[in-house]
Amino acid sequence: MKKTRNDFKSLVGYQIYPKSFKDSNADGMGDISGIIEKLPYLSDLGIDFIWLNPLYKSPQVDGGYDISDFYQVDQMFGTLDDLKKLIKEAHALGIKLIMDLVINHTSDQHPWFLESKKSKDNPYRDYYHWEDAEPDKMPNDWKSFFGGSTWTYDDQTGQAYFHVFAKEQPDLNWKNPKLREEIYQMIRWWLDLGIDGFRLDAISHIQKEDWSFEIKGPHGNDPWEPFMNVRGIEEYMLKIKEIFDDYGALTVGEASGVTSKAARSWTGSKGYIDMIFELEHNAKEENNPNNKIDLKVYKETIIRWQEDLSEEGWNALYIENHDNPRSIDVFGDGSLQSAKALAVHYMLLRGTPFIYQGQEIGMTNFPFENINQFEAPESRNYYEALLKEGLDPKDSLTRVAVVSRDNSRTPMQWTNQLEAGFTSAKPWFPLNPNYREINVAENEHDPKSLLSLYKKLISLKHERKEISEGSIEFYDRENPQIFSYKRSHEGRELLVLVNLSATPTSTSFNDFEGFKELTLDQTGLKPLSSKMDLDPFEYRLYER
Ligand code: TEU
Repeated sequence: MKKTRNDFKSLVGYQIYPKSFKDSNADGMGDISGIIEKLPYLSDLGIDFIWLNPLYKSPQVDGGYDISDFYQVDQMFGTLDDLKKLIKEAHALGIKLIMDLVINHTSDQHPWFLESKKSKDNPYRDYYHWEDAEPDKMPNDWKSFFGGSTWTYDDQTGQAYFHVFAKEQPDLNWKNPKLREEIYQMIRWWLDLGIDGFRLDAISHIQKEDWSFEIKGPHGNDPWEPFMNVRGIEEYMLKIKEIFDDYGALTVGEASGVTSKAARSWTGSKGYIDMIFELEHNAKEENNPNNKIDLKVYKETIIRWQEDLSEEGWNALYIENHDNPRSIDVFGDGSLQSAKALAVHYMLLRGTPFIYQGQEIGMTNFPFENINQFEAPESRNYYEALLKEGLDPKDSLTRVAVVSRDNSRTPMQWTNQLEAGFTSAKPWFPLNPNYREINVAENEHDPKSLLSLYKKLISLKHERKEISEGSIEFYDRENPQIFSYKRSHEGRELLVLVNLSATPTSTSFNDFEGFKELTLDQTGLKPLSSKMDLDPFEYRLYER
């Protein structure tokens, strides 16, 4: 079966962080059977496919992105049979399922690495990157994404191994054909099992520069340049693509460092994957300790990606995921109105929107009070670094709290009952105390809720070719508060107008005749005219 490249253009994805979605067996931890229980909810929401964060066997140093067995489901989530059941039941509801594919690195507890560590001549030594080093002299000065060096010294063999993430996540050596073959087989094994595709984790890092590559400091090149979309990666990606094509797999790449121009060849008609998550839009206001988005940079980034992929290539659209704090606090002002404006402005762009669990009900950041509450390794590292810089513990905590990805990993808020209906035991991570007001049950009964708005936006995406296939044209490009764009397809037009800020603003139109308003959930019409005044976080939709 060869895939047709148009398949995914009208789809909407939903991302599940399994630990925190729904606990079915009262151990405080979300699991696969919990996801099965909630399939009717997802079907009612109207999404087309689920992306599951890693469920593989893992010591959980990095939320499951440290895999110790690619072929097993971690027992905390259930069994492989549970997963097969999930695939079957999702398919029965017309929902596809894609899984995280983590092939840049493994856990340091993976049997390959345990072997690799044993000696320099172990047959698995070359599955990873090992280089001569001394305890205080590493092969180069490259920096890990999670803080510190990319190298960890090993006493036993007098060499260091390479890792772009935590030291418990050694990078695989893609130059080794045997390793590559093992990975290709594993990909086929999962597709044979019946999953519909993959979200390719950190895929742009699998190829590295020569170890002699020099990082030129904060104003020279990017500190991560030596492992971002480095030449030579094409060969590996083309081979992976061949497998995907054999199965008609649905694929989305997390590929930081792939520029908007390069993304055309990654995702276009001859590309390796269907669509790509850009990571550039997450830039924050400089020197703003509250971690607020820089709207100007954000808008420029989104417009550039939309335009660069307007003819060739495809965007995966998102405002939240398991790696970032909650959008309502980063982009919004914490109000429901801001969450709604955010939903409207991104769901109707050109691309495939992803909704992260809890985003559809407006879940917020967690009120951290203590550094021991953090799970994410880089949050703890960052805290230590701030203390070292001389910041006091209280301020350090505040700084870590606003940026930590743990904010989005708190349990899903289903009801206002005990533990928000997530579990009947003690949850693995405390619930955000605001579950009494913010939860699915409250949202479900209210036609003006955020959830109801998401349902409408998803239906629009399915029904309107302007949104799924249409071209896009941006207006008032210079005003960072305004998100104003037109989607057009075969003579039909849809105009989206959003004030993405907490202050009133206005914008003007030359060509406004003939548009009529399409209301989402607002009260009162506001005809399109040459000058439009918009309240904080106001949104409007017009068709012609
Ligand atoms: O994140 C990877 C990731 O964010 C980097 O690829 C990115 O390039 C870098 O942070 C610079 O912006 C993925 C997962 O989403 C994350 O949860 C994992 O911790 C990580 O990979 C390691 O597997």
